[in-house]
Amino acid sequence: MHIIGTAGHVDHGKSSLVISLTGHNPDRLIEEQRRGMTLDLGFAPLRLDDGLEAGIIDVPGHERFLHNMLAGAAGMELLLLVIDAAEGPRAQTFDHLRILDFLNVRRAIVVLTKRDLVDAEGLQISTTLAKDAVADTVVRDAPVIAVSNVTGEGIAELKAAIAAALATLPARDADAPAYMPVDRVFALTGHGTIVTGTLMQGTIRTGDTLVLQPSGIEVRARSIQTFGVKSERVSGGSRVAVNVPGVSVDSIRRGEALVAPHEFVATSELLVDFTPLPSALRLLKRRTHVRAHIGSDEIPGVLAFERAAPTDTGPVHARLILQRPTVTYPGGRLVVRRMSPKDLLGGAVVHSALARLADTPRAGGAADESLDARALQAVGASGLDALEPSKLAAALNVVLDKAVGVASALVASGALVELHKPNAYITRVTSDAALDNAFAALDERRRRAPWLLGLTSAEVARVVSVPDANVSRLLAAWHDDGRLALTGRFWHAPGSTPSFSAQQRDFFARELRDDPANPLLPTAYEDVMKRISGARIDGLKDALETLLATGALVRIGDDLYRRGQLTAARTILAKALANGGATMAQLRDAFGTSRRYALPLMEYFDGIGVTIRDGDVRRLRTVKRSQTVG
Ligand SMILES: Nc1nc2c(ncn2[C@@H]2O[C@H](COP(=O)(O)OP(=O)(O)O)[C@@H](O)[C@H]2O)c(=O)[nH]1
Ligand SMILES: [Mg+2]
Repeated sequence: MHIIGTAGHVDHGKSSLVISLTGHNPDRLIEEQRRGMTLDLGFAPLRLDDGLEAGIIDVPGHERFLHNMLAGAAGMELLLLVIDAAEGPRAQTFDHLRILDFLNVRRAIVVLTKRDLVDAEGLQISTTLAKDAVADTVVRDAPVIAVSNVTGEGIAELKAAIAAALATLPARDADAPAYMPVDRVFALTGHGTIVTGTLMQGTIRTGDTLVLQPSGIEVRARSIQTFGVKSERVSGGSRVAVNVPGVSVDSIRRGEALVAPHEFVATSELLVDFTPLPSALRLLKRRTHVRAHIGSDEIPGVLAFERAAPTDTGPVHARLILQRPTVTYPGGRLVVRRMSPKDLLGGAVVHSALARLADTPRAGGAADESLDARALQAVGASGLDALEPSKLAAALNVVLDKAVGVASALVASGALVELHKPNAYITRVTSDAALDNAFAALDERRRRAPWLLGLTSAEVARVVSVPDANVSRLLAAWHDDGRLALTGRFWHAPGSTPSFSAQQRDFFARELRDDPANPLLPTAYEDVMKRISGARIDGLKDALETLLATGALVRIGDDLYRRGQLTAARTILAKALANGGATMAQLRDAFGTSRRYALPLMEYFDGIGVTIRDGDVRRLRTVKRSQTVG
């Protein structure tokens, strides 16, 4: 389905034209019918002979209701520019044309109304004036058709032109997430709250969970209608009324958007490509207070340029800092007016709805690049601050599943690296650059302190400049890839081993010598530390840490055991417990030490799962298990 919109000066016959085309009076408010003037948006279905269907949005022409006009204009794809044949183009004809230049209008038809009020010569003049009016706009090639809403002359010809134009409109992107700016909210007795809008993109099905943004209210689409006809599924370009039970009318306002649940991030800052109107150049400053018309919302904010205000009418990068958050999507269009007076300043295309991505200069015309290239660009721009799938979906303006599919393929091809808990992506290039930094720091560490195993995660976090909280996910990814190894709490290149100085080796050989008379006797940790302090040998403390990390030494309670001692103790245990349990006293005798050493030692073996306590006796865990099985 596509959306047709009217535009043009007040009283030029827009609403009458909608009646001629559809039989529906778009002026739905009693106030409108009494005053004979459109104040707010009107909507009517257009059903053409060949089964083609479209929605018509009728807008108010009067300047005072421009904000209402803008709330509806964003959804229009085919424009009917209505000009009174007797009067020719007037102020709002031009205003509307300038605005529509910035919106999604792709095709237009100039309709000269009140054909019955002019003669051939008058028609000739207004045709020329109409063509001049559209000359420098996106709709410069629009056909001009004269009609009369009184006699019906030209209406059939206009319908044929509309059908032809609709046929040429590009199909809506099926992968886009649902986005519907809310333009009306009302309660229907017996049904509850109804919100209506133009579904700009995506699909809504009955029963779908959706979110009103930026308020964040989760709703369920209980039933859906387009122009009074119930529907199970509506897609982009439809006029939609959605019944959202359980939400009060007062909690929703025009300006909210009804969107897919995962793909939109409410934001107060947008990066845009802004195109100024010629008349705006003298009004724009580096920072200008503006009202931004985004979807059906009007939000005050500041339009800020990178260096200075533009001096010509070409598109420029700008930041839109809003007083309230909004949701939009890359490629979304908006109109900017001056705060006061409300002069039109220009229009903008949203480059990024994620302010964080905005910190990086963009890589050219995002829209024509492939989804893969855009995904790489978005993830790359996010750097080491890994991009979550929902934010990737927002950056690409595709449904979450699609974004995950694109990212997974890029992970498989090696272009992206996936981090876990929570899942998020960084590019291989970013990952490699960070890993290079980590390796450089490791090399430096090896040069200065070869007796150290590597870097702790906090040290890696500092070296690669990621927050401590995120570094573990990055390290886990490198570990999974086999690019980094972990020993104790030290990260290092796989296969790299520490090396001690001769003095360090001598020190430990001396201090941790076996006692042949009492081979399982440990060394008191405190004693070793004291001697380390007294020894004045470089890096001794770090070297001890390395011995502990590699398991060459094990600290048990207040004592240090050598690996060989623990292997020997295990052999003794296996023998002592081979035929069932043994008491502490029996084990102490088997070890040939005192209770003071045997107790912590057995707690250690319990702790690493070798033995298990069973009342007064210890048993081997494996023996017990095999007994249960046998
Ligand atoms: N004679 C004549 N009057 C028209 C025609 N179209 C609209 N009008 C009249 O022009 C006035 C304004 O029309 P309306 O549709 O409300 O204009 P809008 O403000 O652009 O929506 C009304 O009095 C209409 O009856 C037409 O084709 N011929
Ligand atoms: Mg009207």
